[in-house]
Amino acid sequence: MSKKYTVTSALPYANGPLHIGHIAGAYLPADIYVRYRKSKGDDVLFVCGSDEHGAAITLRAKKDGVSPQEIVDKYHAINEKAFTDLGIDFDIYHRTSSELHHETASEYFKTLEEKEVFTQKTSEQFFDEEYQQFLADRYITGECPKCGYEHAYGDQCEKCGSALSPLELKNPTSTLSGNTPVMKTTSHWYLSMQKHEVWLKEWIEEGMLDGKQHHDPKTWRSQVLGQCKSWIDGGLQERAMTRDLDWGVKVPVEGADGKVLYVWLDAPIGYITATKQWASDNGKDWKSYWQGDDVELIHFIGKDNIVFHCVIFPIILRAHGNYALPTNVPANEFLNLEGDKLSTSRNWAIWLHEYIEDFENQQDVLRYALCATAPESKDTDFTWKDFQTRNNSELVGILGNFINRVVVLTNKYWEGKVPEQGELTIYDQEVLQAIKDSPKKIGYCIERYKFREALSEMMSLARLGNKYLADTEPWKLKKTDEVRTQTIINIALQLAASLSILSKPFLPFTAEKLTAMLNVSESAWEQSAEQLLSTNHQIEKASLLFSRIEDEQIEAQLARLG
Ligand code: B3M
Ligand code: ZN
Repeated sequence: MSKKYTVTSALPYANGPLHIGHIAGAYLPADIYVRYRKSKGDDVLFVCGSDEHGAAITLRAKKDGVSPQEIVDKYHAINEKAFTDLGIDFDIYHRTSSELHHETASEYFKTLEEKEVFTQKTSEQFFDEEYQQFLADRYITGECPKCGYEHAYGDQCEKCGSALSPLELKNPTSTLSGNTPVMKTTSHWYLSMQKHEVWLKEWIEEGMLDGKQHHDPKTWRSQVLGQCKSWIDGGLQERAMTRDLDWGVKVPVEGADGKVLYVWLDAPIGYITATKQWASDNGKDWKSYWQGDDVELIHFIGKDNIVFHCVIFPIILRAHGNYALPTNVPANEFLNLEGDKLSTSRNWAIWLHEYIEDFENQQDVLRYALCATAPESKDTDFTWKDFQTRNNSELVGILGNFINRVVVLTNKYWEGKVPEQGELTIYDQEVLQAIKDSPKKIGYCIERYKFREALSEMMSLARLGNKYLADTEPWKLKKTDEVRTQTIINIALQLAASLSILSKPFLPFTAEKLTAMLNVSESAWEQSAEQLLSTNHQIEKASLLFSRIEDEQIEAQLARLG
């Protein structure tokens, strides 16, 4: 059987719109990876969807005075559209509130329960007497024991970043009633993670599983390995896999009324549900994307999701049996904005749907800027000024300029017909060699999840094309040396044709325009190494791929922040 690539992007909570931090973290890199794999002809499936359970949703619903279902319906639609508009091309964008998902997660839980993966235990937890409800961690606020911040949440202090448990908070308050909660006994299903420590450690640190090499840990990002190691070395503990909440996947066991699956148990199973739905819509076998030795499972996420995808979900997959474990989890660090952390509450963000409105048909500019500054190994900063410079000097100045020149000249001198190639100089040969080498070089970077480097390799080829024309000046040469001029334009056109393939993972809208302009049919990745255009092939008239972004546009965006 041939290898299958199952690629997932973190399921965004359907409790608000998406901003550029989300995109840079988990969606754009995945989309680039998938587009590249598809262009190579690999069997790859790209799944995502809305995470519609958990306190993130119920809290938002309460704030807005509507039902959780209304919240998730609203944001599921908004986010799905925003992804489509930006060209994030999932094979399916599913939802965890769907019936199929409830069934899938429920079955999954039952299997784990039958295999005695959980232990049921009672403990005392905070309870709001007025609301007659146990309080999820997020529903409790109080004073942070580490830094004294007065509005820390039961699971985390947003001021100092410490992970907390609600019992550690001083002066705990229920966010429902504002009262001091009382302690009450409740029972839950716990996953004893410590039981899985031995294989997990070997798998993370050496990439070994059941005595076989599962993956090469050197291909994992160091910050991902670092976080996992510090979790494992800190000692794994048991973690409750159920919650007292009325919104979520019901615990499918008798006597578990009022209990639902922990959102971090149900959400990753959402990847499986999405696969099932896609498979049934497309006449495929979902299992072949999740089970078997030839599955490459790759999770694209932000760094705050690392332990869930590298520790908890793998434990759950393996405990269930028959499932492939991830071969890589290329988590990104955070993207800041104008030197400050992105923040929804302070409106310190660039919202995707607003960008799409303000910068019509300029989706690729955002894709370009976000990929070029992607936080692959450390937090990075997005600034509007940098965005403008990248557009004006790189996309307009290099890529756009090169394409425009060569297409205009071909139309001007030879009525849009590709001229003949004559004798080659060393310079010509160097350019042809660069065309030959590029798909391998760029592919090498993408396969190692180095998307910034891959983008920069692609731009190097465009830069070379631009320089080649500037150096050889075919528009001047035309008067004195027709044969030489034809050769130069032929080569420049070959380079442009290669770029129509190589730019596609990064700049899909531009690649499509370029493909149409050169009147070529879509080709596979490796073909970009070849000279794709035959003599006399007819191309179309030039149209602009990019346009300048003016200072006023940038100032207007800056004024809107905060
Ligand atoms: N819903 C995203 C977040 O933490 C979370 C990801 C789930 S992936 C299974 O913001
Ligand atoms: Zn704190």
